[in-house]
Amino acid sequence: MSQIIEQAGTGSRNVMNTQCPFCSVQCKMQIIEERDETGGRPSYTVVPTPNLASEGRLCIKGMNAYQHALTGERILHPMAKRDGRFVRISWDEAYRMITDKFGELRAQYGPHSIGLYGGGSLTNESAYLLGKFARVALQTKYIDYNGRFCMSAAASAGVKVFGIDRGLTNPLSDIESAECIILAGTNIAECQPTLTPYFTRAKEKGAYLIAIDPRETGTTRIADLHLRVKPGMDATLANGMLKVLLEENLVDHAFVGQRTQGFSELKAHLESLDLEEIAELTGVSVSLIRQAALAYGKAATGMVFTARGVEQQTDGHMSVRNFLNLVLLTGKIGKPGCGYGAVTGQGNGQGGREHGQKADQLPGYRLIENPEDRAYVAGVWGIDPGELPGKGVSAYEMMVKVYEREIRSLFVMGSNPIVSNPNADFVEEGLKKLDFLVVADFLMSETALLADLILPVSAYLENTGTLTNLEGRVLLREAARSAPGEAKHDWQILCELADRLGRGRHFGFASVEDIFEELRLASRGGVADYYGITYDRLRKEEGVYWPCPEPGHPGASRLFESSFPLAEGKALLTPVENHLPKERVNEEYPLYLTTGRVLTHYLTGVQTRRSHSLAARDVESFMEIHPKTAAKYRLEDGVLVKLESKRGVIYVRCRFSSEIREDTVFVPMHWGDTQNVNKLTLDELDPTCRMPGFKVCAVKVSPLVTEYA
Ligand SMILES: Nc1nc2c(c(=O)[nH]1)N[C@H]1C(S)=C(S)[C@@H](COP(=O)(O)OP(=O)(O)OC[C@H]3O[C@@H](n4cnc5c(=O)[nH]c(N)nc54)[C@H](O)[C@@H]3O)O[C@H]1N2
Ligand SMILES: Nc1nc2c(c(=O)[nH]1)N[C@H]1C(S)=C(S)[C@@H](COP(=O)(O)OP(=O)(O)OC[C@H]3O[C@@H](n4cnc5c(=O)[nH]c(N)nc54)[C@H](O)[C@@H]3O)O[C@H]1N2
Ligand code: SF4
Ligand SMILES: [Mo]
Repeated sequence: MSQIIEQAGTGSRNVMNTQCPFCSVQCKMQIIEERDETGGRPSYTVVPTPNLASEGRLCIKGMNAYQHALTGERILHPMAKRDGRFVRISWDEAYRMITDKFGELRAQYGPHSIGLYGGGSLTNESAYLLGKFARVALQTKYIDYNGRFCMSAAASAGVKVFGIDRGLTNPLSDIESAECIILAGTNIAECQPTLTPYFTRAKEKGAYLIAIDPRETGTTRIADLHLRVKPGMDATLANGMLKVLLEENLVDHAFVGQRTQGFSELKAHLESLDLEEIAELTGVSVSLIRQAALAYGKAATGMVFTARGVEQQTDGHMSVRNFLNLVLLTGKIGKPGCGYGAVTGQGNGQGGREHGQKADQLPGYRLIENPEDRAYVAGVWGIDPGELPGKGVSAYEMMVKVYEREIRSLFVMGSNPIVSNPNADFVEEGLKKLDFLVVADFLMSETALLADLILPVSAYLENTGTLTNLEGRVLLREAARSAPGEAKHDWQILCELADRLGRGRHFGFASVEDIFEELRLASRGGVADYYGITYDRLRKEEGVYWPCPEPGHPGASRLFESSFPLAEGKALLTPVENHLPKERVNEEYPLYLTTGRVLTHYLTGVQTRRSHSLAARDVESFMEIHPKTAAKYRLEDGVLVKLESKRGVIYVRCRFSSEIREDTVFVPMHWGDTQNVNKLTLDELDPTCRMPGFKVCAVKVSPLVTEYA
């Protein structure tokens, strides 16, 4: 909690101990607010706090994260839209609007006419409660969250291949002892910047770093080898590397025999593939594929990391599985310096996907379609298992149901779907058709602007709760100040609303810790078992890894040391086909567009665009393009260009990069409206995990203003 130290005659000093709200590293920090005796504007100093993940580092976003939380633009009271304008209303009126509207819709169209849409920034307690609220208070099957766009490919692959989805299979400290590191579609240097020293230290000890990315980034610049893959061709590239490992006899046969199944099918599949064809398809030469495979295969230890470049694809699930084939074939897992990491994105991207805000999930990574799981959780919740709805659909598929008016009301907590969903114009059209859109946020997002009702919530500085970082380490973040105006905590809103909906007896929590106590029970015996974790322990131990089944259990930092939680303890090898992107370039749309992030902004930019220090560094979006390609389309560096796909058009500034592939352009995702790159992206989904293919579509580009003929 914060410490206010009054200094006689010299104003006051308020020390706030907190955690950065942005990415999955969850760096700890202190924000010091100082006021002088004149009562003028306070000044702020941010001091990183030593901690196990960031080792006391902060990146530029953390250093400035106080700015958006303390901005004068915070939403301070509930607001309803009347005649196209937002007017201030009381909480009582807001709750009445919701119960009236939900009541009408349920009576007319049934419980599934209401959908809930959560996010990976919510604390474990709020995410858990949102899932419970959907199933117990509203009895709707339609709930999903923004993590569908983030971790679903890696999560589903981890479950299938290893039996567990936990971002990193090893503690971060293992990275330094890896002799070869593959960074596939992950830009750690700009997206988890405080982790970069783990990799540079590995390099100092002689590790060989391989980066796979169609463009140059802060991460490819620290790599020894950069494979500039064609967007969407990672599964095929991994096939090439696997084939080399097989041909060069770099397979760990003892490991494969004892700890995996499926080798003969994989071997037969790899033998049928042609390396020259793979080189042609991926845009990476046979000699570079060999160089990468040999470096990884011959190293005594090694780690593979994937992130959204590999995962946000229409074959994201299988692409990740092919990288896991690399890990398993060489036996590089379950030992110091050997493992895999799906680099989690959001602050609570890990915990947010464990406790029930997914369409098919119950707390503790249990499954809503599994009778035993239903019975167990219903028992904890004090309801009949028959009352629990079945599974719903994924985030984008909910947007389709919104468009088709099967879902008539959407309750959004912790996301800005209009900017973060693919095919954004379609999503916006759908949201405009809703009978009742409710958005709980602390800042005005593009989605909140469309809402019928906005509920003001507390920000990270004000809300106590647990978050699980990318290592699977559960951390307690305590409130450091009280919420401004009439803002309430997410979990508090859910409890109060449940009460108004007549389901209060299932939501009678006296504190947020009380919710965690129930979460412990609900997750007990599940895959993501939090039973052994308590607030007391978290205060004393600076975080505990899950699974942690008993209070005395130390928590599991390195997984799979002796077996995998699958049949016979064996992990699964699977043949993966060479897959082409769903949308190919053609005469009309001749360039590939890929999307992603820059260092200074976070996701849809609602928060970082409100920080003067961050916004000043990147005030608008841009399109990265190779100068040779730009010349073809008569584009100059720095001019505004029009970028079009079959689905929409945006206007961004042209930025030259001589290191991006010549057939590809890149646009970041942090801006809305006419710079919302998701107006261009396509809505094809991965068949297994329902991840959209955010990382490839076909576009054309032209100067905004054409020259005289
Ligand atoms: N600064 C910053 N940090 C963040 C975030 C942020 O918005 N800003 N968001 C957080 C969240 S939620 C997430 S999910 C993570 C995301 O972290 P990352 O996944 O590392 O970030 P991205 O920029 O989306 O994608 C990574 C890289 O994939 C490359 N790429 C594009 N297409 C392909 C492809 O087909 N194959 C391969 N191999 N690579 C490709 C891109 O050029 C990019 O450099 O970052 C977290 N941290
Ligand atoms: N083209 C393209 N699109 C992408 C991606 C990509 O790489 N390319 N990446 C995808 C990925 S990985 C992700 S994670 C999604 C993210 O997409 P979004 O979910 O839209 O992400 P945010 O911008 O974080 O939106 C979160 C909103 O919640 C609010 N918020 C923050 N904390 C809280 C809280 O504690 N409670 C409540 N109630 N509100 C809060 C913020 O103010 C903000 O308005 O975007 C996806 N979309
Ligand atoms: S954005 Fe991530 S790396 Fe940067 S300070 Fe915040 S938690 Fe740490
Ligand atoms: Mo994400």
